[in-house]
Amino acid sequence: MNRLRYSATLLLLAINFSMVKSQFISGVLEYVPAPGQFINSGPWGTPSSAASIVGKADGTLCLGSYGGYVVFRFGQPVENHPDNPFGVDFTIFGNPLEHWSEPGVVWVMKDENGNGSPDDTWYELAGSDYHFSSSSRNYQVTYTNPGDSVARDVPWSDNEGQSGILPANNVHLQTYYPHIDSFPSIPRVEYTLGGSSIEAVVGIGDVPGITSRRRSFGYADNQVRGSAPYTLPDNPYTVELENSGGDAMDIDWAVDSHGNYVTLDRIHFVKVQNAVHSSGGWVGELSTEITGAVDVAEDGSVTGEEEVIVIRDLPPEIEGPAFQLEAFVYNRGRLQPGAAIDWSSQMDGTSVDGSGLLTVQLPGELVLTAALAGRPEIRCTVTTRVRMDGTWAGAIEENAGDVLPFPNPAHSYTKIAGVRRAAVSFYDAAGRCMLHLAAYDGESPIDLKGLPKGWYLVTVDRGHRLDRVKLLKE
Ligand SMILES: [Ca+2]
Ligand SMILES: [Ca+2]
Ligand SMILES: [Ca+2]
Ligand SMILES: [Ca+2]
Repeated sequence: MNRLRYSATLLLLAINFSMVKSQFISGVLEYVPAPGQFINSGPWGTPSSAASIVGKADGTLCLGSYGGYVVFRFGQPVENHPDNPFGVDFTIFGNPLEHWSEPGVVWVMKDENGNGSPDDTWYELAGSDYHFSSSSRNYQVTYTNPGDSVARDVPWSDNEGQSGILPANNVHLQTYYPHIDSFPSIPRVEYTLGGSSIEAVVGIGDVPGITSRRRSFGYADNQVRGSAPYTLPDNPYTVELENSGGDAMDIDWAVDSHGNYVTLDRIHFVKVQNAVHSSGGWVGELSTEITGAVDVAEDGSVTGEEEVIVIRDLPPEIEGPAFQLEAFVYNRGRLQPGAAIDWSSQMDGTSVDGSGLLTVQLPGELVLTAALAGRPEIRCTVTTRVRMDGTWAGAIEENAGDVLPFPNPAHSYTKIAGVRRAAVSFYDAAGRCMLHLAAYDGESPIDLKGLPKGWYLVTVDRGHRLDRVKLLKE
């Protein structure tokens, strides 16, 4: 009898051991949403929504607007195992559509002091957009409680001097600011959320309705789900959806606060934070959703492409004749700073120099392809429309809003207050780019001593908006 019971126990142990390979989230440790249209109502925005992502892949959890986050864990640590397919260690599932991504940035933590609590160091998983100049590692937004039990616009301000509202709509009628009954730890008057931000690429594309373009790799709520078994992940370095789909994550993408890669053999905790502060027009704010996460199973027999090129998305229209491109090569998701890129275009007279500065001679539709030198099958293509009418010297001063060079007219220098990490270019009356600053901060003087006297068109590209203003050098 004892012997029989012993065998049964062994059998159960064997079953449990195989179950470890398909472990889902075992617990949610913290859920701090930003305000949003799905917050304070089921099934997406309550404490029970957080519990819904435990133990399965089809839960319903919304992080609200920018900065909202969730911290969860698995029953066993997630191993950074060399035999994991494509190096991928776990997969996060969301509810994206083919043309609708709401990217969340992912952080991992190892329980270094072994106390079972997430009180150690968070490391960001540096995804495909990490090195774009439009990305920030310290972007903070403060949300103010509009103080009502029904939907009201939620005012916000950020640490870059901007402010606005998260608008209430007439579909979701409850208050969008986290309610005290469900979220007692969130301050009643206002609270600040932050971390890393990336640029959302929202637009009216060639498909009906509004779109939010999918990021290349490394973000939650970004790629649609595939098919079971969920322990066999998508290859994050191909555009195609493979295996389980969802958003495959590699612990080897982890970087410290200085952006240096770190090597972790395993992790115990995961944090997902809405990385975009963006509106999708009538569909409301972009908000990362999570439906579950699963540990990847080791399988050394699975292989696939591991190199990828990413290009920062171009605006729908650029002003010729020069534009600063940003392109990066990754191998297994780690940046390859020395990798050479071959650029090509269907448009005559187009060239890209070693720093990524695009020069065009003609207006019109531009198709630009970056290929990895020596491996032309590894490529990325972007499109835009080039405008080069040369008429700006007449009266263009569009979108000039709060972007004002001062002094203007200028003699030896000017400043453009209130902007950060902006790409600033000075074009002369012939349309030539005479001065280019890749990452300008508004407080520093721009030396104009090298420029001839005359009128200049100054373009100020802050990623999410492009301003043009005339400046006279005397
Ligand atoms: Ca790995
Ligand atoms: Ca700990
Ligand atoms: Ca893929
Ligand atoms: Ca979503």
